[in-house]
Amino acid sequence: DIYMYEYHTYSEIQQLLNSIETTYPLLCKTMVIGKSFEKRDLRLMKISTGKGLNGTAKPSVWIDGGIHAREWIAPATAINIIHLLIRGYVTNDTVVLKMLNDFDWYILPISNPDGYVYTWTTDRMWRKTRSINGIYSCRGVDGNRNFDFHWRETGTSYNTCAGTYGGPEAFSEPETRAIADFVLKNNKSIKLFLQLHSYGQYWLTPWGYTAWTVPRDHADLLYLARLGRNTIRSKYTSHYLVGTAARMLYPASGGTDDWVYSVAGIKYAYTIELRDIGRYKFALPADYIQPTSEEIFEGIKTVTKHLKIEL
Ligand code: 0X9
Ligand code: ZN
Repeated sequence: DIYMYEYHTYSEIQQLLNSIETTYPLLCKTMVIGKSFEKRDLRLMKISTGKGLNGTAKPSVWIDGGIHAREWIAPATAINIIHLLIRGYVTNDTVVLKMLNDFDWYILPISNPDGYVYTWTTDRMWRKTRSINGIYSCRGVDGNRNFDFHWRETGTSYNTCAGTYGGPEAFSEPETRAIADFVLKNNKSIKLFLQLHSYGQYWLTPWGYTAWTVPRDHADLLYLARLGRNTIRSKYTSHYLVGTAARMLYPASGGTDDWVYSVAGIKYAYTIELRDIGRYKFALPADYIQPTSEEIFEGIKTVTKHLKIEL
């Protein structure tokens, strides 16, 4: 499994998703939910053991990574979550079988393929998409400032050269549009939405756009996040801080989490900032991939177990 504990290029990850689908055709299905600005596939892995008992679709979990290109640990962790779900299924792990029995899983390891490729070829610290903003302007939009909820109000820039440029309009990017369309199409079934970022070790809740108010489900959102965080802390001694994104970090609007919570109506919408807490920052060495993935997977186990009780 050494392959799982290295960083991989965009095309290696696409090949990996395809070969997983070929190896486990009854369990895994890849779906292209859209194309990037430079026409790369947004390839999502659906993991499902089939319909629920009464023949209806199961509740589902969404996980995505890499909306910020340089945060390499996010796609790596997303791929490992796929890997750990499949390994648990193959080895008949009771807890994983229950996770698969209770939920369908939609995992999009790379939400910003153009940016990801650019971090491999040209600029390791690139954050945004690679869309063209005009001949005299800098390229790219911050995908996590491009969602249509309090768009371009706080913690975002009007300057195309800024890392937090919100775009010419909400959903100007094909990548954010594709995610939003898929989520809206499936918002009845998606019960948990996790977006992976780095770094800092936070399990963040809405709101991101303001620190002045909290959403209606604030207490429930904190409760479930703390359960996940406590599991991580007890098994791995890594500390993740729980709180609203605006209060723990800074107010920033147009984020995926706020839109998913308020517009798509998915109650449990979280942003997880993975390791580390500032030693290596975005350039986290590959030996951290395994522990980071495993601790997040343990957190997800706890969260889905409790979510199931609530449903
Ligand atoms: O600023 C961001 O987009 C995220 N932090 S990062 O360092 N990975 O860029 C935090 C986003 C939290 N959610 C919202 N502000 N809505
Ligand atoms: Zn990020």
